[in-house]
Amino acid sequence: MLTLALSKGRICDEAAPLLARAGIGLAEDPADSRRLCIATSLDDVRVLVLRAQDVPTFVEHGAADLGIAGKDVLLEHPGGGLYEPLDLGIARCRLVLAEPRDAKPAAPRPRVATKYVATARRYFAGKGVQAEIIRLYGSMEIAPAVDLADCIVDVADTGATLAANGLVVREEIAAISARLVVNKAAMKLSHGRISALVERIGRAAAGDGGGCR
Ligand code: PRT
Ligand code: MG
Repeated sequence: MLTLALSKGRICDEAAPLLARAGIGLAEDPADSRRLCIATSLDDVRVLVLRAQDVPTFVEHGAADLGIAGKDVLLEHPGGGLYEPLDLGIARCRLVLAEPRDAKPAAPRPRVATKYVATARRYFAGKGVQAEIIRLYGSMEIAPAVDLADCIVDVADTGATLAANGLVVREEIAAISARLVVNKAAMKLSHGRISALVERIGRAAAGDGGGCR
């Protein structure tokens, strides 16, 4: 049995049709089901439905053989325990540094609200700026307005959420899309089965027109 980890919401919404084109149909819609382990149209493939941030952890520890996770989540995940054979081109967005439209010149030690703590730290260190990173779990966009932070590091798609909260993009840190990740040991042990699956998913992703929405 091969186990594929993915998350509800955007990733599943966009991955499920792609997997179906690859011949891996989900037996149930994770959005409507309380079941966290879902059968597929392939007898030897099942799907785990996880929080997005947990997908790399399950795959790294071998609790899942494969997974689908946003590059933003993978950038935060420490260590190199995963193969990343495919950019699926879905769930695209941008990881950005954003600040209030009327921001004053950058503070010497900017306060940065983000759930992407490691990535934000690397980004500011790379610029030689000593930032104070404030970890949040959501609603980052409100932090500057209530003077919790000077700026935020977050993902944006249309930018509507930033705009609605008076923020503008100062810099794009990374282009983000969902990636297929594979456990390194599983890749060795079940090489034939996993590479066949990776190839099928890759073909379906390529036929997806690069994941345009
Ligand atoms: O929401 P939850 O806390 O349960 O978990 P999650 O946010 O990790 O999951 P989910 O489903 O929201 O996102 C899963 C993955 O989708 C992320 O890891 C990204 O790789 C990818 N993705 C693509 C996005 C977006 N687009 C996106 N727009 N993730 C989040 N957003 C947020 C954005 O930060 C903003 O708050 O959606 C909101 C709307 O964005 P705008 O710019 O279109 O207004
Ligand atoms: Mg979300």
